[in-house]
This record gives sequence, C-alpha cells and structure tokens, in this order.
Amino acid sequence: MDLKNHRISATIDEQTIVAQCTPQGPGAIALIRLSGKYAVEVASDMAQLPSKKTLLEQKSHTIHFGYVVDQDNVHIDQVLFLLMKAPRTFTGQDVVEITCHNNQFLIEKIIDRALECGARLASNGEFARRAVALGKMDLVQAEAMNDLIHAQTEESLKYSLQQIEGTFSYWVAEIEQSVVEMLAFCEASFEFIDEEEMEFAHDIKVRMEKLILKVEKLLQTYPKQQYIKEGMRIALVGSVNVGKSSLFNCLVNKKRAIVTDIAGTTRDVIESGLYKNGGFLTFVDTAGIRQTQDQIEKEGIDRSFAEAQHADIIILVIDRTQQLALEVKKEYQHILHKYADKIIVVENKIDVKKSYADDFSDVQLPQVVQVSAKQHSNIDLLQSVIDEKMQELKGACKVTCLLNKRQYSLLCTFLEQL
Ligand SMILES: Nc1nc2c(ncn2[C@@H]2O[C@H](COP(=O)(O)OP(=O)(O)OP(=O)(O)O)[C@@H](O)[C@H]2O)c(=O)[nH]1
Ligand SMILES: [Mg+2]
Repeated sequence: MDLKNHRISATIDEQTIVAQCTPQGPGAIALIRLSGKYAVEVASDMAQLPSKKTLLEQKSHTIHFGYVVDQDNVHIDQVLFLLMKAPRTFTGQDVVEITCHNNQFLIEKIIDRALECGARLASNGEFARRAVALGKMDLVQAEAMNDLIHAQTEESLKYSLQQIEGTFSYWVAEIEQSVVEMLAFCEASFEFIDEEEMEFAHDIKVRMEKLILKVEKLLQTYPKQQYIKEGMRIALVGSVNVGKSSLFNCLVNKKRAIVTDIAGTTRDVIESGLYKNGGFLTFVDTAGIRQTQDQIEKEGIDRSFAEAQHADIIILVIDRTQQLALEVKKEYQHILHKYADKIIVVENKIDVKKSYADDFSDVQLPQVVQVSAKQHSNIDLLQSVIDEKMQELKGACKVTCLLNKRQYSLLCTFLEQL
C-alpha cells in the first residue's frame, strides 16, 4: 500500500485531521493543528528541520524550529512544530501544532500540503469530539470550553473555567452516586423483606427528598443565570419628552440617541452596551408612551411595552415639569404593579422648578431617584442605585454551576422521573 494511502484508509476516528485553530483575520501568528494516528508522520513529511533530522525521530512534547516545505522541498513558511505524542494530548491522539505566520495564503498552502501528505480537513468541533471519545474530557467539559470561548462577561468566564475543571461533572457524579445508593437500598429491601428492623423505605424517602431538593435548587437558578451569561438589560421607559433619551445618553456616556423637545422623537428601540464590574450591561432607550394615531409611533410604543417585559431592570422616568395624561398615568400604574421587583423610578429635570407631582398613592412607589439628565446631576447616584438593584437580582442567584439549555432540560426530565 502506498505510504499515504494507509493514512487515509485508517478508521474515521484515527484519520489525521487538520484545521486552523486561530481565527481568520489580522495578527502576527496563526496555529494549525493536526491530530490522528499518523499526525506525526504527516507533519514529518511536510517538515524540514535545520538539523536534517525528521520529526519522527524527535521526542514527545518538544518544540522544533523549521520549515513547511512542498513536495520539491521548496519552503512554504518558517514555523514552529509542537510535537505531542499520545496519550498526553488534547485529543488523546498524536498531535502536532504548527505555529506559522498569519497570512491566509500561507495558511491555506500549509493545510493543502497536510492534505497531500495524508490528512483530511477536520469537521466542526472534531478535535473536541475526539477528546471526549478518548476520555480526555467529558461532554460537560467540552461544552464549558465552548462557553469559555464565547463568554461575554468576566463572571461567565469564571464559571466556564470552573466547569472545565470539572465542578459540574463532580456535581453530576454526586447525584449519580445517590441514585446508585438508593437503587442498592431498594434491592436490599427485597432481600431482607422479613427483617422488620431495617427501615429501608424511610431511608430511601429521606435520601430521595434530599436529592430532589438539590436538583430543584440548581434548576431554580437557571433563569437568573442569564444575568451572568449575557449580562443585564436595562430599559428606560416613560411618557414622551420626559428625558429618556437624554438620560440614556448620560448612562452610556455618548450621544447615541437623538434628543429634541419634540414629543415622540424616539420611534424605535435603541440599544447600547458597556462592560462594568466584570458584567455586561445593555441600556435600552424606548419610544415615549402616549395615545397616538400615528402607525409608526404606535408600533414603537408596542415595542416599548415589550422591552419593559423583557428587561431585567426598568428605569421608569417621570418628568417633574409635565403632568401625565390620564391614559399614560394608567400605563405607569400598570407597569409599577406588574414589574414592582425590577423598577427604579427616576424623577428627571430637577434643574427646573417642580410644577407637577403625579399621585401614585394607590401603588407602592419604590425609592425615587432625582436627577437632571441635562445637567448630568445625580447620575452617579442613579448608577449606584442601578448597581444595587443588579446585586439584589444577582444575589437571588447563588449559582453552583452555569447550565446550558441542554443540561437544563435533561435535569428537568431527570427531576420528573425521580
Ligand atoms: N431642563 C431639563 N430639560 C431636560 C432634561 N432632560 C431632558 N430635557 C429636555 O427634554 C426634552 C426631551 O428630551 P428627550 O431626552 O428627547 O426626551 P424623551 O423622553 O426621549 O422623549 P421622546 O423620545 O419624545 O419620548 C429635550 O428638550 C431635552 O433637552 C433635564 O434634566 N432638564
Ligand atoms: Mg427619546
């Protein structure tokens, strides 16, 4: 058999796979990874070392300066070969990583050369799949690695790292252990059915209750885990012209939304995100609520209500210089009732004399933060109230592990069947 054919005809999981591991785009260096039964042979065929030795002759876990060459020994690029033989590798197979210059033409040439030498292109996630198949990590850890790469907040990064190190896997192992013990107790209860002193039924019941509590506790944190994963969404809601867009611009620290004295200036939802204290915040400006016949404005107002529902925190803005129209006041009351736990009420325009005080005595109004968006007064105070509210919401979420949707629905099924 031809030297390269035996590499290609290996079983699908043994074939040598190759892929660029670093993202495409500008940068100094890129990394190409080979993994498979014949990874070192493939890399050796494409490598030229100054010592004239081959990669096959080198020890495992060593780094070699050299060149990737074509079939006529013409240099393609000057690179570093990182040689790692099984089993102490990411995939559990022989792995060679090539650090080359980050030029897409060069990268493609190196990958083409690997293909000529008997590798094939890796499919999406194939390196991680092999690592799971060869017991280098479990599925939960592989998912955590994906979460780590895509983590949007520092906190979510922290949890993904813990999960790679096995926190959730340990948690699952403990659950498994409890189930196995209960099964053993069930079997023992059949064996010793006549022994009155052995209270298996009571023991199993106590263990089962503990187990259910443990799973329920983790499941309950799931909706709140989104704060950690995706950050929080804070919507500015209120009547027209109260200064929502002005306040929004203050909070995101740029002139993002248009501000005018024309009522109904903001027609659509405007978002702006920022990182703060390791978390991600998305501020959302919305169209002012009022009665209107304008189709576009109506659609904008519907979106404002949808944002109020969707948001983790609502900043409900009151203007001390204008009285709310009756129907708008009703909407304020409705929002205050429905979303009591996530509302911060802000009275804007404290730089001018108070001319109206809407009566919300029928609803329990939370603490009112007084600001002037125009003069940037008390914005720090508002920010600290927002921080407190965020801590309050997050505090209800003491997370053991961050679950993804798959893990969450599997745990729900498990709980149903207990
Ligand atoms: N005096 C004073 N005027 C303000 C303050 N905040 C906003 N304004 C003015 O109020 C008017 C409306 O401000 P916007 O920020 O556009 O109000 P809005 O709530 O976004 O309005 P819509 O988009 O129409 O719903 C503008 O003329 C602002 O300059 C403030 O703190 N003090
Ligand atoms: Mg506006």
